Amino acid sequence: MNRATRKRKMLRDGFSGSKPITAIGAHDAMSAQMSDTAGFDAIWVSGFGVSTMTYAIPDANLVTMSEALAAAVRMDAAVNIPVVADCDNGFGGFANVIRTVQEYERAGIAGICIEDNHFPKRNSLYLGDSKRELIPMEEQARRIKAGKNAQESDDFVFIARVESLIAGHGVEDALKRANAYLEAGADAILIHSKDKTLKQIEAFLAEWPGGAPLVAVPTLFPDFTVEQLHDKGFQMVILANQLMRASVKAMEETLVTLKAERKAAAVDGSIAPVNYIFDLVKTKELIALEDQIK
Ligand code: SPV
Ligand code: MG
Repeated sequence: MNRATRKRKMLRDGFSGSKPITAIGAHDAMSAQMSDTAGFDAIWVSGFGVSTMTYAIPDANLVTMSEALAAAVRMDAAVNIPVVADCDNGFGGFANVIRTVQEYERAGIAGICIEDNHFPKRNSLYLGDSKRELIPMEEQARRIKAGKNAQESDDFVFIARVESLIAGHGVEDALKRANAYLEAGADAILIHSKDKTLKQIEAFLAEWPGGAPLVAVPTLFPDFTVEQLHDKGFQMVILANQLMRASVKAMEETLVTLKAERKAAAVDGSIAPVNYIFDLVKTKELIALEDQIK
């Protein structure tokens, strides 16, 4: 079994398993590798994370498909667990969704997630934008169907993301869309929400007929554990941006100290030792290999 097939099988097995899949949002190869080492089940290639940490630009469809794919490929190379790539709205229209499926599948990524936000999208957590219209349901279903038809293998995973609750269209619209996307061939449904109380999600779950695994991103309902969300009906929980936010805070604190103290030793006690970094990328093993092959 090749690497891509093995990871896709792991992801599919996780979707039908008895335990939830916990995915960590990564923004680069090292954050992905560390998540794998820490024992998580999957990597979420966060569009928010890549926009912010690689390009320092807003998560608003400014990162192109090739840039996002390159980021996903770098992360995939660094891990043994499946990678699910956030593909925003498929980077454009109908034909862009098809090309996104083709390129990610050929690149060996385990699965992708495509949302029903119009191009150019806005990050779903951003509250300063009241204008949120979604791609009409029939059109999004048509795109999903075309994307699924474009797959070369059966095992590549397509997660359809429903933004109805984020856009204020309510539970009924979310259910209609989730069913339509499922009918169009989606392998799983990500139902996004920013409702802290989980009332809307619970109303959705009460009416959800099943038929595909559900995925949650609990950034704005952070008090629920993965197990609690699993008990409610989610099979995959994505902790999407905590590593990015941890990195930003650590870098900021380090910079403040360096600016004030003006010497390297001022931060030595609170940062990773250089040798630890060498270990993370297996420097010793590389040098041993160079010496070993005559
Ligand atoms: C991301 O991590 O880019 C996501 C999740 O899409 S969210 O930021 O909640 O939209
Ligand atoms: Mg995103």
